[in-house]
Amino acid sequence: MCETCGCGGEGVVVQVPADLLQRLNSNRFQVSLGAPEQARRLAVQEDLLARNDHQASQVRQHLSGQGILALNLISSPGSGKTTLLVETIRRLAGKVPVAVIEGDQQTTRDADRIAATGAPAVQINTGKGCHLEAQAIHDALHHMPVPAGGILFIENVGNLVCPALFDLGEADKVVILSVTEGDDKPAKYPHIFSAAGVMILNKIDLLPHVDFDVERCLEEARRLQPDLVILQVSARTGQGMDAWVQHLLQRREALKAD
Ligand SMILES: Nc1nc2c(ncn2[C@@H]2O[C@H](COP(=O)(O)OP(=O)(O)O)[C@@H](O)[C@H]2O)c(=O)[nH]1
Ligand SMILES: [Mg+2]
Repeated sequence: MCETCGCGGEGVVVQVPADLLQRLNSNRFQVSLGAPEQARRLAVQEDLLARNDHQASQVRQHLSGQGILALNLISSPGSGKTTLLVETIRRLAGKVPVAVIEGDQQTTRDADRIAATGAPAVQINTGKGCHLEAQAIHDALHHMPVPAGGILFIENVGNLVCPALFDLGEADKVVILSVTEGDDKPAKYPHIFSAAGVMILNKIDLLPHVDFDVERCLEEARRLQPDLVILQVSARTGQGMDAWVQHLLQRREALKAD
């Protein structure tokens, strides 16, 4: 259970395969959450989400008012978010001003990687927290104003679960899945794939070395979100990067026209 956002409360179902159930000593396998405690947790969680939504709508108003395209990048740790950002910034250099907010539990390593490209970056360390919240984005923007008409990338804490719940004021959530993680992830973590506007399938250079059924994976993702824009990319070799950059430029133009 995540103590920070209370995401383990309502709707948790414990499924035990029949053969395991037979072998289990039922005295040692009990999952219980008393009703008053459950109600208290739900109230705290609703309050937290309502406050976050309010803050996020202010951030969105501020950013879209200046024609800034804000994207919230969400994935498991290691899918290649920072590598993708470094390569994206290199390709956008001289075309669009870019700024990055980096979220991690500890260290400034990702912000340092971004800063090495010359783009402004701030790091938010969440400590025990498993996701970024809109208040932190608001505070970060005070430290790092983004030029009007620019692109703000927010690299969320590596986690496919909790970040799906928290609006950061972005125009789109971008979910990144790498082929080394398995093709079943959309089916297993449907909330983030349903909430995302874009899915990047990264590390496609590794496809010959892993068992990953691209068609099955993308079909399951599309079933969750029929309008999902899906891009297959290798941040390492550069394959698919032009289409991604093109998508960013078109999305930014569309935002300006709104
Ligand atoms: N083969 C391959 N490796 C990649 C690719 N993108 C990132 N990586 C590697 O994946 C690892 C994690 O990348 P990183 O950008 O730190 O992931 P993050 O935790 O999502 O930010 C690093 O060793 C990268 O070099 C890719 O397209 N292909
Ligand atoms: Mg990273």
